[in-house]
Formats: sequence, C-alpha cells, structure tokens
Amino acid sequence: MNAAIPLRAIQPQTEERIYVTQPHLAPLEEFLPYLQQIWDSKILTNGGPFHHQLEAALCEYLGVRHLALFSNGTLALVTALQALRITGEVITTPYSFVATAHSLLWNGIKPVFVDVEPHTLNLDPAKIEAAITPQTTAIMPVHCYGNPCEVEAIQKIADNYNLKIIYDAAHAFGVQTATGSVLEHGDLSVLSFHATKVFNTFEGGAIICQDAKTKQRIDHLKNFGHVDEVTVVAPGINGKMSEINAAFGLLQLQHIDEALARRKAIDATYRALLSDVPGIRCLPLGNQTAANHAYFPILVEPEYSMSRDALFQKLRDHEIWARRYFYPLISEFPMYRGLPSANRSNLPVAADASSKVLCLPIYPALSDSNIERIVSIVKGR
Ligand code: T4K
Repeated sequence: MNAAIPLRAIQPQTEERIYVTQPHLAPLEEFLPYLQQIWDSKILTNGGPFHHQLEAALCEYLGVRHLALFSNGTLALVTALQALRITGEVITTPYSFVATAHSLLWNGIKPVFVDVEPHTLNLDPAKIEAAITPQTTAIMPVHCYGNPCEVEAIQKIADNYNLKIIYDAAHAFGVQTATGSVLEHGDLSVLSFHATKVFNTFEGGAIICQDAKTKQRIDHLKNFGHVDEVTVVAPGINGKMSEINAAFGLLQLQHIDEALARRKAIDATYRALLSDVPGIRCLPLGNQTAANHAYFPILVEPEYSMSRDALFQKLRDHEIWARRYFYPLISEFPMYRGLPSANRSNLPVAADASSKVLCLPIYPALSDSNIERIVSIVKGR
C-alpha cells in the first residue's frame, strides 16, 4: 500500500520576531545540483566524495593541516577526549554551553571548574595551576564567543605539567591571530557547524589535529573503530557527517566571506550605537586579527536603568529574542553543582558575567533598521 504522507506547511519565521541568530542559507537553487549528484551516485554517507571535498576545502579555508568532520560538535568533543585517551580530571570553564562539560561526563572524566578572565570570559590561565592535582590529565578551554583564549599561557602550563589541551572551539570558525588560525593551538580543537553557528551544515562539527596519525585514529573512532571490513581497532562510535550535510557545507563555504563581512558591520554598528548607554558594556574584541563576530554579548551593569532579566523580558515583549548565553553557569546544573570546584565562591568572575550577560541578535540578514530598533529599546525609548 502506498499511503503518502502529505507535506505539511511549516510556519516560516515571522518578520516581526527577531531571534538571537538565524542561519545564513545559500540560495536553494544552488543546492539542487549537489542533491542531484547524491541521488545519481546513491552514496549517502560513510566518507563519500562530498565528505572528502569538504574536509579538504575547510583545511584550506581555515588554514589548518588536518580536519575530521563529525555529525555534530558534541560527538566531536566526546571523540576528541577518546582520541587522546583522556581520563581522571580535566580543567575546564563553567562559562560555556553545557556540551563542553557533558563531553567529559560521557567519558567518565571529572570536570574541575576554574574561573574565567573578566575581559574575555575565557579560562583564566592564572588560576589553572592551583586546580591541578595528580589526577589532572588535560585542560579543556573554550574560545568563548570566538574570542581567542590566552593560548600561549595555557600551553606553558600544559607543558610544565605534561597535560593535553583540547580546545572547545565551537564558536571560533575562521578566527585568526597574529600567528595564524586559532584552531592550530593545543593538541586538538573542536568546531561546531550547528544551524546557529557562523558556518553551518544544519548539524555538524569537526576535530582539528596536528598530524596524520592522530587524524587516522580520529577517523577510525568516528566510524565504529573500523579500519577495514574485518578490522576493528577501537570501541568507536558513529560520528560521521552525511553526504547531504557535507555537500551543504561546500555550498555554504562559497558564501561565508559575505556572511562574515555583514557580521563585522553589525558588530561595529552595535558598538557605535551603544557606546554612550550608561550601564551597558560591550565585551571587547580579543586579540584576533580576523574575528568572526559569532555573538554580540553585552553586560548589563548595576548603573543601567533596569536589571538584565528585566531588559531580557522587555526585549521579548517587543519580539526580540535575545539570549542569556551563558546563564546558568554549567557548574550550576544538577549533575555538576555537587563538585567542590562548582562552588560559586570559586568562580566569582564567571558568576558575575553570567548574571549580567545578554547576547543581542547578530546574523547576516539582520537589517540596519532592526539593529536601530533593538538599540532604541535598550536605550529605553
Ligand atoms: N561547545 C560550545 C561552546 C557550544 O556553544 C556548543 C553548541 C557545543 C559545544 C556543541 O555543539 P553542537 O553539538 O551543537 O554542534 C544552541 C545550539 O543548539 C548549540 O549548538 C549552541 N552551542 C548553543 C550556544 O546554542 P539553543 O538551545 O540555545 O538553540 P535554539 O534552538 O534555542 O536556537 C537559538 C535561536 O536560533 C532560535 O531562537 C532561533 C534560531 N534558530 C535555531 C535553529 C536550531 C533558527 O533560526 N534555525 C534553527 O534551525 O542551543
């Protein structure tokens, strides 16, 4: 029997509601030839031609040597820890999306939370050493909002104590510093290509590593540990990116520069328009030579005319869906709050930022008139 399920109309996003982000999508007609190739070849997944092409194209675009695609950033984080055989305790930040610490729990690793720096909201290198114990095996910092961590200071500590570094670089697509891609630091870096990210493949992610041998181990781990039809070398997982996601990524990459340019312009407009609002502080851009403007966080200080949460609600009343990234702190969720390092007194800078932060909408299609509308609400008009 051929019981066709009718295609139901999905409500498109309304003009009036402005979300914190919106994916930048290449024109649909440009995607059709890719789909045709997939339909013709019938290769849907398991390291097909688009998968290989996207890995090569991303290495070139990002300026990295080895990159392994994943079906999402969280599985990439979980696999990165497996790839380096990390155990025991890992030092990380409470000021991030919950996936950062969850990847540790999925590996049976104890997260040890260390406070962040006030200007970047990234892991504070000056506070790492005090948290190292004989069980510590690695550091997992986050380039929060795409602002680079203090990579050299963190590397020095890792070298002194023989620790690995896995950067959660979910926000750091395309970010460059004076020495090149920020993704080349540490042992591994992990990207997210989720729909809400600067570069998206619907869902997706990647691990960046420094040598071909590690890339091979990661490739085995994301494919059940299979080396060939009859050889399994590790208890791997299924973390592969499908051909449809990889093809979409190849297309999106052709439009990434225009998306980044528009983000940069929006960031500059916000900074100019908000510069004279008492109690509204924009987080400074970090030391990158190429930023990606993935988020636009503001900090609502006590001098502002209302609380952060009142502003959040006021914006929502006007259909502007800003977000409190990152509130609550990861360390406040039930599976973490019992840890000694989760105590708020251990994390004063992160706790303060978490109570003040509001990420304003930023995405390429955000119009100048909507930016002005958002700013005028923040200004209390
Ligand atoms: N590490 C860090 C530091 C991360 O930030 C993330 C993810 C990860 C690791 C894990 O990577 P993935 O496994 O996700 O690849 C979102 C995202 O789901 C998540 O990817 C992201 N970080 C996190 C910061 O934000 P939500 O729950 O806030 O997303 P949601 O669904 O509320 O979306 C926000 C807004 O975006 C919506 O209000 C509307 C718009 N939107 C969203 C989607 C999904 C669209 O316009 N279209 C869409 O398809 O978590």
